[in-house]
Amino acid sequence: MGKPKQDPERRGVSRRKLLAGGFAATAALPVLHELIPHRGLHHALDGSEPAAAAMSEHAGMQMGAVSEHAGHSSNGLPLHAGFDPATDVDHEANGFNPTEILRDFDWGETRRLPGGRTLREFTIVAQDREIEVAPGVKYAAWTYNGRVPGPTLRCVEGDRVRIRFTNGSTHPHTMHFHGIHSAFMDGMPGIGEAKGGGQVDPGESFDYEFDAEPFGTHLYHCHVSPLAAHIAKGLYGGFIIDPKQGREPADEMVMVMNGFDTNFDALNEVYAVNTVGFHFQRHPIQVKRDELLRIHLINALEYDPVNSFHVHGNFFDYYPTGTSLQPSELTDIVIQGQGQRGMLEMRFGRPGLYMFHAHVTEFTELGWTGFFEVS
Ligand SMILES: [Cu+2]
Repeated sequence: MGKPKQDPERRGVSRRKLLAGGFAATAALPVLHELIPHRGLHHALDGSEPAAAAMSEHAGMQMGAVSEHAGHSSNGLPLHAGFDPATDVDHEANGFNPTEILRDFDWGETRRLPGGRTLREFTIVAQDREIEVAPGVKYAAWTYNGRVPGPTLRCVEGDRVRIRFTNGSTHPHTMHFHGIHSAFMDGMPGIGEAKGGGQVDPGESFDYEFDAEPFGTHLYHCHVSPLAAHIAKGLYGGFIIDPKQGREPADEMVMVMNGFDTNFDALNEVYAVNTVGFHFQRHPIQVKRDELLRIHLINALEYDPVNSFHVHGNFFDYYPTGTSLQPSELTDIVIQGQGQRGMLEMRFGRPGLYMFHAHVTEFTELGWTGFFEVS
């Protein structure tokens, strides 16, 4: 019956040991200490002093610095945010910045079809690319258009959508869209090869074409097997279909929750929103007081069955999958399984720093955390 259960404690140790050798000294441990009492932390690892000792040794001075707990860093953030704010990934080398990805929507090129409908065309190229997912932690990613997550494709309900996909990488890939379309356009290997679809081999191209429906917050991803690996390597992105009647104007952003298995053990070592661990702790998201904030939240995480989003000091209206104009719930936390997504709407009535993070604590410790800065 099923796979043998993994020992969660062993799992934690292995991941944290890797982190200790990687970026934990500058990032993960301070947050860990914020969330778990110090003694509890070490027991939480595996109950053994050697593990704790190993961590302290790797973390070096950071452990001492963190235990102070009080005060502020030079960029004004609370010190438990933790690390040298000057430590960052090389966004230029990455070719993308998680902050810019938030509000970067690709509306494609449009033209009118006979009868008045809009044809919206997008161009996507799969490319292999090394990216830095946390300071000093490199990852050999597979990307759509050189970035992880891929472009957030956006259209309006009823548009005719055409995505010109070229596989410029060294492995076969596809684009599988969540939405309503024919089997032939589904990006499934084995379906449609005779017409040039299905699996798209290196150097080949295919045009996906369908009507945009239903409106909502969706996603696309590669569907070549081994599926978990193709997705985990970075082949996913947001796909947003606006309702015909539109929505109330808002500061809109897309948050793709993801993770990276940097040592190929089918466990993630880094967790994030828009790829870079701790990015939004180093660079809080700037929002305006009383302005409507609309977040398209997408869970692209592999190897972990659930992810979550929690905001401090506020509540939000939640629209599951974004497919209704009425929210289902007013809450401060939402859980999403793999591939699940939804829309959040909220306003911050008071200025200040408001944390948001996965309420799966381990993910927070490994990068999935940040702040809204309300001005
Ligand atoms: Cu693929």
